Amino acid sequence: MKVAELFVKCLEQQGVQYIFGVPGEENIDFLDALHQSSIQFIACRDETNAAFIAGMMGKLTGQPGVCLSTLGPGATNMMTGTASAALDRNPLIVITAQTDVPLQYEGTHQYINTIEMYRPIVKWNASIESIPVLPKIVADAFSSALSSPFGAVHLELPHDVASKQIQESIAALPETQNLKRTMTALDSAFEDAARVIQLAQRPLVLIGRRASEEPEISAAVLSFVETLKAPFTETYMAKGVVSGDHPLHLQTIGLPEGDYVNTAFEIADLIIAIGYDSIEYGAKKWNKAAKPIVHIDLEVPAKINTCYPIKASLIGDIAGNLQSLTERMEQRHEMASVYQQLKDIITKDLRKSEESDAYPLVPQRIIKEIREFLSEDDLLVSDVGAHKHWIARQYPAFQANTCIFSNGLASMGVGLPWAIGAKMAFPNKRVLAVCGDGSFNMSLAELETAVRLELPIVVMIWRDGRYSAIEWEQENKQGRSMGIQFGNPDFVQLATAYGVKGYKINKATEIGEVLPKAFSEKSPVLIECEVDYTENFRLSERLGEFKSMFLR
Ligand SMILES: Cc1ncc(C[n+]2csc(CCOP(=O)(O)OP(=O)(O)O)c2C)c(N)n1
Ligand SMILES: [Mg+2]
Repeated sequence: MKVAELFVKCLEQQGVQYIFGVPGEENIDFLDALHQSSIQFIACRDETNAAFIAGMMGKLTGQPGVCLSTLGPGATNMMTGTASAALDRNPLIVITAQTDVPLQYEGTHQYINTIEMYRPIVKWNASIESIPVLPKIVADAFSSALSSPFGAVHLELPHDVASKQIQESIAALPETQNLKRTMTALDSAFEDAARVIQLAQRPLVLIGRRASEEPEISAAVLSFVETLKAPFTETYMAKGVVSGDHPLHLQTIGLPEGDYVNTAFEIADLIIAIGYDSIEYGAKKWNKAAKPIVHIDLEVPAKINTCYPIKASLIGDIAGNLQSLTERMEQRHEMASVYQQLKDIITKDLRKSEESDAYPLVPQRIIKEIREFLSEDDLLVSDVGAHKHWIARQYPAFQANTCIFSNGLASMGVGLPWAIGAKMAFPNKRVLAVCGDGSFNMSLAELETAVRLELPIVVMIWRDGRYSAIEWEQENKQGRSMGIQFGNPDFVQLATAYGVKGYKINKATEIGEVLPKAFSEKSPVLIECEVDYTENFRLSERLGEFKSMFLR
């Protein structure tokens, strides 16, 4: 047996079903070993997209996704997707090939020290040179990717090691582990937290990304906010942990310039942060006034932050701790009136322009049409740009992880690969990716992968010929813009060239007609939708006026 075969057996034992990647001369033994394996290799068109796809499968299945590249250029290519898994907290195993061990010292063709290159972005990495520990290294890699926070682990398999013949007898595989999080906070911690909360008159709940990781947390947060009648807001990646149409819901938080919901933090006398992960939206942005915090999470925060002053904390199993805390709370009867006033303003603004028939289309109308079409548990995947902020703002999610964002790395180009990963994880759910025209162009080659896999995903491209999110920032901060315009192909023709259907939306009412047609196809579909981003500046204007009014 070759070492590469042993490696593949170890991956099978971890339950791996797919590996996404691009072949190279140095990983041919690994690929050859897949012939006898139950694992399916899926050739992608770019390594970073392979890592994006695998990362999304990792997120949605709870089992680390696996991606593969060759050495040198394949390994450098795969880094952005790996960084996304690291910062978007998706469990991922990254396997790169390497030149023969003795040649590494000579600086030969395509040799880059990938272990050093990947080290800052992965949780842990190792080059496989000692064969007897290989099974343990693979088992550790999976365990590490799934330890909190989820992230990427990198394994390097040099060419000469992969092709080495070994005795079957050393191929003893370690048992897989079944680790459960059950840590409960101390009684004294509950007493402290309960006392701090009971004294607060205007508590505000901030739901963070980590709360989306376990379904039990949703029910626990719901009963907590209902007992306290505390308004809540959530970060982009926590959308849907508690339904966006709940009467206590204010608005998703994270628009860089500060949206209406940021005012809630100025009103609050206590913030209860549940599963908050600073990677998304640093406390400096929402708590400049350093309001006291009750921290409820799996972890002690790794860094001290003066804008995150913890007055009480419950560390460990989030759902269990929240339930016990809720039992100690007195039932309150209504949300503080100042929050109700704010909620009314928010609701009015969110509904604004939803019915607009204008062409090009306003973001609010497009999103309203999408929400009306998709079911509660269908998946909307956002790419990165102004469209992402509009989706976060306007699209109510009713369940966790049904509206998916990259808000850690926030790399453009995730939309299409993530939609592929999401559809593979949930073949029975409808998956719609909304991409900016800039973002889509960064990963469009993967359309062929989706065609080859016969994945009926729908990709809606918001066309404006601009890197609009950056233009928005430039105009707001500098009063002019630079470097934001580009040309586009005809997306309907592009779809045709890939052998799939393409639609162009010519008026607002067509979205509702095109979506059902698009989702009745058996292969991917592109929808081109021209968008009017002057709405960005209108929103900024309204927010500016609101601030000076409400906080006077
Ligand atoms: C890989 C990468 N490069 C650059 C950026 C910076 N950036 C963030 S949003 C954005 C513009 C996105 O343009 P588009 O996809 O057309 O979306 P729009 O803002 O127009 O909706 C840019 C350049 C980024 N986040 N990721
Ligand atoms: Mg654009």
